[in-house]
Amino acid sequence: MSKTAFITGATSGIGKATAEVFAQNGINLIICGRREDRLKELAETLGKSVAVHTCIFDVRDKEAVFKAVESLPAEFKQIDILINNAGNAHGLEPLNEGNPDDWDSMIDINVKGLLYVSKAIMPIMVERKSGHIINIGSVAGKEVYANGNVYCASKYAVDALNQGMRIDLNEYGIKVGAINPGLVETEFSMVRFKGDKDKADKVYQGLDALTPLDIAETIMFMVSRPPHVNIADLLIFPTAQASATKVKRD
Ligand code: NDP
Ligand code: 8X3
Repeated sequence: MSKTAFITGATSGIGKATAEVFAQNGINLIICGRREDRLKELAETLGKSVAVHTCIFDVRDKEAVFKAVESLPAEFKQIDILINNAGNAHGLEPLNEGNPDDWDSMIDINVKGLLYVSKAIMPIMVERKSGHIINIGSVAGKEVYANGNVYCASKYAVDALNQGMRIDLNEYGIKVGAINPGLVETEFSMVRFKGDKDKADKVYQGLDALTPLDIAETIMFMVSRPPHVNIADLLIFPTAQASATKVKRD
C-alpha cells in the first residue's frame, strides 16, 4: 500500500522539492504552509500522480496545528512519514544588536512549531507502532557561527529534540532522524535578510550551493531504507563548504 507523508513548509525550497520527489516515488502527500496559492498550485501538479491534501496553517498556532491534523480526511489519517521542515532564519546580527521579534519568530517557528506538529502526529504513529519522522536541522545546529546566535540556538534545539524523540519513540519502533544541511539555495536567505536580494544573493555567490533537490533526494534515500535501518543524523554540505564558515568561493 502507498505511504502517506506530512510535509511542513512545502510551499518553497526543501519542503517543496521533497513533496515533488515523494510524488515521483508514489508517496501520497499532505502538504502544509501558509501560502495557500502556492500549495494549491503544487497540489494540482502533484495530484496528477499521487493523492494530495493541502493544510494551510502557521506552525506557531497550536490550535490550528491540532485542528489541521484532527480534520484530515480518512484517507490521509494514517501518516507514515513526517517531515518537520518549516523554518527560517530571521536576521543575522550580533546578539546585542538583535531584534527580539526575530528571536521570537525563530524560537516559535523552528522549535515550538516543530513540537506542536510532532505532538499532533506522534500519537498516530505510536498507536500503529510504526512511522518515520525526519527533522530538518542545519549545520547551524552543529556549530555556532558569528551572528547566527538565536538561529543556531533554534537548530541546536532541533538537534536535541531529534535525539529526544528517537529515544522516547524507540519502544514503538518509530524511526527518527535528522538531516542537517549546509548552504542550500532557496528562499531562506531572502527571509533571513527580509527581502534584501543583494545580501541574499551574496550567500550563494562563487560556489555551487546545494539545491533543494539534493536534500529531497537524500531524504528519499533516508525514508527508503529497509525497516531495520534508521539514519539517525546526517550532515550534508556542498563540496565547496567544509564547515559553517569555511567556504571555498571562486
Ligand atoms: P524556504 O524559505 O525556501 O522555505 C521555508 C518553508 O517554511 C516555506 O515553505 C514556508 O512556508 C515554511 N514556513 C516558514 N515559516 C512558517 C510558519 N510560521 N508556519 C508554517 N510554515 C512556515 O527555506 P528552506 O527550504 O531553505 O528551509 C527549510 C528548512 O531547511 C528550514 O527549517 C531551514 O532552517 C532549513 N535549512 C535550510 C538551509 C538553507 O541553506 N537553505 C540549510 C539548513 C537548514 P510559508 O511561508 O508558505 O508558510
Ligand atoms: C541554514 C544554513 O549556514 O545559514 O541553516 O546556517 S546556515
